[in-house]
Amino acid sequence: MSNRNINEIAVLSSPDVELSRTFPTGFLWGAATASYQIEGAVNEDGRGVSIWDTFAATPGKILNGENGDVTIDHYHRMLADLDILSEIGLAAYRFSLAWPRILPNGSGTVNEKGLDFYDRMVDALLAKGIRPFATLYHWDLPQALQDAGGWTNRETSYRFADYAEVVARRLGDRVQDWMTLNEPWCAAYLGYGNGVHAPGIKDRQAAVNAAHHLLLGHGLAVARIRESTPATSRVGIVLNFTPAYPADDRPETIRDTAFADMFSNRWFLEPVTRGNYPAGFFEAMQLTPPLIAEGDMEIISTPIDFMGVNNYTRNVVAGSPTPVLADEVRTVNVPGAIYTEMDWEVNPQSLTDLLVRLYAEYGVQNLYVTENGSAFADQWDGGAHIHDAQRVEYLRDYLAAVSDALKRGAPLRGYFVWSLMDNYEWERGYSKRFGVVYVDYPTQRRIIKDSGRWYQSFLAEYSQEPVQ
Ligand code: GCO
Repeated sequence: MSNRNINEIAVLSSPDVELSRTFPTGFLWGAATASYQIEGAVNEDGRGVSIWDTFAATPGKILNGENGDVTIDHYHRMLADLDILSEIGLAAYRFSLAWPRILPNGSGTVNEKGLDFYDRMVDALLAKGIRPFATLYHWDLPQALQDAGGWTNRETSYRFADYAEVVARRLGDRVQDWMTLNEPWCAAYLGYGNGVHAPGIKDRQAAVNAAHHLLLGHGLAVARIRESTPATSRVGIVLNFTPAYPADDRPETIRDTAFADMFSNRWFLEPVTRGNYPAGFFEAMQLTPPLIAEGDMEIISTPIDFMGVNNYTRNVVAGSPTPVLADEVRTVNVPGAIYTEMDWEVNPQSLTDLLVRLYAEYGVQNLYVTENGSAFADQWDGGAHIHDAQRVEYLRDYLAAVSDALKRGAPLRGYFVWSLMDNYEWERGYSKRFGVVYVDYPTQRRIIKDSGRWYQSFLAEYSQEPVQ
């Protein structure tokens, strides 16, 4: 009898063989991270200042005043961290590049040492047979561009396209899967609307204007990446979605649920897929539409090769007796539901519904779940294991939901768990752990959690046929 305790046996020998075999050959299994959340080394090798460096240094913005100056020191531990991908058996790795490492002032002179870091990473991934998925923008805008207005300045869209071209020219011979933006909704609304994220501006009209320039930058970058890489390259965008469900059937609840869907999901989805903002959206926000130049919407809706879907939870909407703004709809908790440390309801069915909707209603032809995961209060006793049974259950249930979406016809090509390792959770600092790998921050020791071991055993059962 092994010395594993019953919890470990349950985790590692669960009946997930059946689940793993519901996924088609060639389905891509991965994990995701982001530059500012894991790299550290913010003043190293020529990196310029990002808006997150500035924001995290601003008193009162981040829990416990924590910043990403060191975080999990991935900049110095990258090769060992990539070994963990191999140990778990992952076929793909979604990472983001730090714009300020490559163009410290946002434009102009390229910092070759910055590009060299990602060059080494891509070569190491390919040597391990791991497919790199590169996100060009995961929120760390060069401060120099913010000083000129950031995403509220239309010029930033063009600087982003220039940056995309620089990276594509260097890595495009080896990276085939590109994502322009990660969650522009967060960059726009949290960054410029309610100020919870960098650059910390509280101006809802600015958020709407910034959203347009993020979308424009996406469209411009798609063209530049395609011009700078082989025809086999695939380019997409990563959007975050929070499906909205009515708590009851009162008319005001139905009205407010539609508002929540416009605000959380359709605001970015419809420009990218249909070339227009949702009808009535700006009225529901009581804001002026952004300045849309001739041709903008055509650029924004440039056909993409895939859509990345980030989803963690859903919203349940309770109607307000008096009309509300689309971004002030009231949501309620569900009695008896499980909630993560982020106070996000665990609701796998809503991911199934979302994936089917993106295909059935919006005609998206290739989908990846580019982020899905959970924060729970992991405890480490200093030993070789971290028993995160709730995260194992979350992962198993959400993979079953993804399998259900496949059965219902969703053109899903892969799944990336958020996140590979515990990391800097933005305004929450290091208080929330999402990794399937635990990081002991004082020592930087990495320990694969039971959830990482479960993922490993799940993948071992799944035939990792190479994806053509
Ligand atoms: C996001 C970001 C990630 C977060 C994760 C947990 O989706 O907000 O892409 O950087 O850390 O989602 O909040």
